[in-house]
Amino acid sequence: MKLYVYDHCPYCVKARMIFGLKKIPFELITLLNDDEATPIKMIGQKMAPILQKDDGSYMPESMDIVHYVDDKFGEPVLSGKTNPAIADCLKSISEYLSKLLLPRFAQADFCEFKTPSSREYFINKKQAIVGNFAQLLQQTPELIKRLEQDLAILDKLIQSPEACNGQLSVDDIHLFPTLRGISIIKGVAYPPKVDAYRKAMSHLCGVNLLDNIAR
Ligand SMILES: N[C@@H](CCC(=O)N[C@@H](CS)C(=O)NCC(=O)O)C(=O)O
Repeated sequence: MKLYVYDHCPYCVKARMIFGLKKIPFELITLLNDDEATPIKMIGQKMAPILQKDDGSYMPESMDIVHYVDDKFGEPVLSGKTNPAIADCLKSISEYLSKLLLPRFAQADFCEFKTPSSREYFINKKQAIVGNFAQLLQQTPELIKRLEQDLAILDKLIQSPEACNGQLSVDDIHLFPTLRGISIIKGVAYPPKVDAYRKAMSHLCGVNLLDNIAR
């Protein structure tokens, strides 16, 4: 199977995670961010992730890919219960996180930005949505303060470094991509359980953290 992604994309991380958690081999292909033709040809719109199944057909939508891979290949691993408090915490973080992430993603050395035009495409498209990146970067101190308050709430919810609710569940598929995005933000103080979780889950699912390119 082939999985088409953008490295910065949290939905793509969800799809990558299930392959890693189940140790299923797959080919990871990063699309250029300004390549509209390839995804449109595959699924009728410019969106990642896209799974190409072994029969050649294409499947969009991260959670459809996650459930397809979990259900069809070996024993399902996402069998644990979910905790609505995890979803509430992620909802709170999502209210401001793109303001911290998008200006940093735009500067990162991701494969989808290999050409100048692909990076420019991202910058133009995202600034039109969230506002000027330089101005957003100036808001970093207050946004990190808000983020650290939410991470303190999250810390109380995490039951194990290997599964946020004690047994792997869909909550892990939603939580880790957010923490992986946050890892590109320099200067975030992680509470101990959140830190242990993001590191252990990165190892388990085979998706790197971005601490080494944090800015
Ligand atoms: N509902 C979709 C959302 C996927 C999505 O929004 N992907 C973004 C990247 S994070 C995308 O491809 N946007 C088009 C673009 O970046 O031009 C899913 O869960 O897979």
